[in-house]
Amino acid sequence: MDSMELEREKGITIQSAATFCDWKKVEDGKEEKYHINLIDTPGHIDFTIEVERALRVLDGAVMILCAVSGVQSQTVTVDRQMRRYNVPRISFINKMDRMGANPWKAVDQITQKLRIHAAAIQVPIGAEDEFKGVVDLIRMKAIYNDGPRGEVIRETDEIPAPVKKVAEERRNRLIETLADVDDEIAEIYLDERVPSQDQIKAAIRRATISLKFTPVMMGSALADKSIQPMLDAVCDYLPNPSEVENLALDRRRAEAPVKLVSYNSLPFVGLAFKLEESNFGQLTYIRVYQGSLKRTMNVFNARTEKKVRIPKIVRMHSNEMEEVNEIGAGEICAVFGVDCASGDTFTDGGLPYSMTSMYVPDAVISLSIKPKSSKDGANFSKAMNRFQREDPTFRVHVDLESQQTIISGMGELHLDIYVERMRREYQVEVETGKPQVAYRETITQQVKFDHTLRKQTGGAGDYARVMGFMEPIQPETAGYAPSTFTEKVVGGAISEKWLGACEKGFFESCRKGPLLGHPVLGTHMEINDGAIHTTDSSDHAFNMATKQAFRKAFKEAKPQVLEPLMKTVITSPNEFQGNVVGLMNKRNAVISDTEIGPEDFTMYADCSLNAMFGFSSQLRAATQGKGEFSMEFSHYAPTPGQLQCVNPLNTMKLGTDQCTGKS
Ligand SMILES: Nc1nc2c(ncn2[C@@H]2O[C@H](COP(=O)(O)OP(=O)(O)OP(=O)(O)O)[C@@H](O)[C@H]2O)c(=O)[nH]1
Ligand SMILES: [Mg+2]
Repeated sequence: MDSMELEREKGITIQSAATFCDWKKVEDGKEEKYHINLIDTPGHIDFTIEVERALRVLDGAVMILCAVSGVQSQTVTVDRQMRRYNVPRISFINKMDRMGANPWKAVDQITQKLRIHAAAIQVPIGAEDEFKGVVDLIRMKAIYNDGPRGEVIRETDEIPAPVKKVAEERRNRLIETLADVDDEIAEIYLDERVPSQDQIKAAIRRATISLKFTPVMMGSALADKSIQPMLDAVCDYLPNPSEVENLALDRRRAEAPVKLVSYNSLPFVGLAFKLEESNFGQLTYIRVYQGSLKRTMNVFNARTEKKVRIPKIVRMHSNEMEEVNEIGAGEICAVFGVDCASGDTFTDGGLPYSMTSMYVPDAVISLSIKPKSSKDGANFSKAMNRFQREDPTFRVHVDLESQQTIISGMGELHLDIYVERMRREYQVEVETGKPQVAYRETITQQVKFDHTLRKQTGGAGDYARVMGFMEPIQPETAGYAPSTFTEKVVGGAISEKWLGACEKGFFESCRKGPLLGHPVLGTHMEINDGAIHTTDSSDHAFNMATKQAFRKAFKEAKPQVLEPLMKTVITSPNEFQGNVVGLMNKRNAVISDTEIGPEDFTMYADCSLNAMFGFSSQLRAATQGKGEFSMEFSHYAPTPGQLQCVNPLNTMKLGTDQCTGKS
């Protein structure tokens, strides 16, 4: 599915890709055909938005784990995203052919680290390079793959002797775990009866769909082993679209939730979840939730309230497309020639529905960028526009002071990939500055203010007086809250119509903090008194007065610069543990846990993003290229002393450069 040249070269998935396939499930000699709409997502945290939007529209997921590493930090992130959108999952432990493969460790980790009941429904026959196949614990049959690509399935009742005991133990374990999450099995279990195959399968399905349980399978994608049973399990245990509760909001009834029903005959409702620029224009991926989408049909965009005609519908097969005339409820397709934003809802025009949008994380890193040659300006802007439209976590702005173009995103790799794509797809060579951390600003003390704006420049003047206080909102464990504003003006000292301008002034000020020009978090402002002038007061005057009061009060309230702290997970062979601890100590990381396995260790640490620049090459050097790490934003925390620009009243004079350590 990885069709981009860069993906193949680097061996990683960067963009999610959709495909459509039919799967014939044969059971007891009966053949059943299933349509599967599949999206493959990247695993790397820098491309997390691709996972986010796929999970927003999928009804079920296959969570793939490595038989050697088990639950990795990326797995934990993806787990959180699956929970956000209530996506049921089956689990597949891949790489059973690898040295050190241990599916039981992975099953335990799913239960312990992801806190979801899990039990294997298969046990392996052989392991590592002796991995031959699996035993299906429900039917107690051994399954082998024959043929050059393992496409011929051979099933037998003969379970190899060394596996028999494990299979029986694990079958009991499966039933016990199901008894914890399913009433029917619990009853059978308490009566000391043995559930039938159908009862077990039905219970797995119920418990999986109700998000209480995940069945675990195992195999090797590389060795073409035990993949077919996983596809059968997709059909058996993941919900079909009609079994998933998908909700829309009714805008005519105060956004009351309404259930969408996956019938073709109902009015159409769909969600545009991903945009992609192609050679033939903008391609918009749509999940059809209700009704069907037909070529030449007119649909309404719920956000812009504009009507658009659908000129062309395609089914995606990775980067190839197949033109179709109609797409039914529950399916995923792409359409051409529809101008919209990612996350827009489309309806047939008769329903006032919109669907909730997806979660877009904040950027943590930014860098300045410009084309090396000025003749590339046009292509440069074209690329920037396109990348921004496609990826809501990639942001571009021009810094007013330095006039530099600044791009920001989820990590070094994320921005590197766009710089590289600019070169390959747009033939633009660019120069980039040093990556900068996305700082935030906050205050630590309550401060009262009483500020009067008075300007007399001949003709009408400006007058506004605002009084109140600013105070910190105490950070919670999840970090600093967004800033808030309240007004408690009594007796009409400032009339209602100008309070709105005050509020606006406050939020505009929060966008660019007085210390370094970064957004302000965890700061509350209350305006509780003031004064007006009969002719000179205006929206503009109150807006300005609030902004001035904000700046003054902010500086007096012991402000602080905040920096992103990253949850960092490092794995490397045990012999390099000392080197890695040394690397992390140099960065003042707080090591929270270290797990030592037979060959590799995994270290969990919190570390400031600022200290992690260039870490990948140093880790490589310290571990002979064998160490791996991943990093994910955790929360904001005050930066250490030297970055704090201690005297707040002087900070305005210090340039941004001195405060951020940029040379
Ligand atoms: N030994 C072994 N290696 C495998 C197996 N499956 C995949 N690999 C290897 O693992 C590497 C990564 O495989 P991908 O399929 O790109 O993994 P992915 O999860 O899609 O990675 P991202 O999309 O970048 O997150 C490749 O070098 C594969 O050859 C397997 O069953 N056994
Ligand atoms: Mg991939």
